Amino acid sequence: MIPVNAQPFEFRFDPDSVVLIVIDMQRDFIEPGGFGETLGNDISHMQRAIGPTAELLKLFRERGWPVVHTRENHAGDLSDCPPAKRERGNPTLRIGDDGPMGRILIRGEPGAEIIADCAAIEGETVIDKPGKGAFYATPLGDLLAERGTKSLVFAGVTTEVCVQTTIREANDRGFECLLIEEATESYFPEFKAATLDMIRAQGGIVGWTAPLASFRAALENET
Ligand code: TIU
Repeated sequence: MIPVNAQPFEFRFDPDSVVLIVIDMQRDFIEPGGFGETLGNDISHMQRAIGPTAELLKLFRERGWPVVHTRENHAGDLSDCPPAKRERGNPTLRIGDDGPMGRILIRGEPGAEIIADCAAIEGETVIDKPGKGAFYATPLGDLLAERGTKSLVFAGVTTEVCVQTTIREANDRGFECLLIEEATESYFPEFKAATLDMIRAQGGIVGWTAPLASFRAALENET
């Protein structure tokens, strides 16, 4: 077992049953003209998560540990997009509309791709998901069960929407979840801070959080 200095207490994981889940590091959430910006958000906050997420990917790849990437997106005919999701609020463009990176949040369009710094490499799994949580209407649960996965390390965006939803889904399914603090971002710094607090409150009611340096140090101590 590898011990990581985490909050609210030490996170221990078996390197044979850990998976890194990188949530939705897509152009649509990070770059100008994408879904995140159409909703009225300041996308500049997202930049902070890129370097730490890329480093976390490197740490897993160097050890040959499995990586799963997710992408929030929809079919071109919007058959997997509930009208309630598309019609919500007053965005400048809606899901499926034409934007500068292709149709907003549509599978296969440039905007729905993962940014180059965090792109999947050969052998890594990419899960397309229609919801905020990565377990809803996807093969993720079966895939993790087949591998005998017990522990999940999380990165990605946004902290309080798709990352938190997925960690909650994972926690209910019996996984031990560690969120790497610098490898996630929100459009609202106060929501990121509150989400980290919520996850680790009450003795780790939903999971653990740790700085990237603590996770790196834990791996270096093993080798
Ligand atoms: N809007 C927002 O903060 N996030 C999302 O819509 N999706 C994800 O978090 N990926």
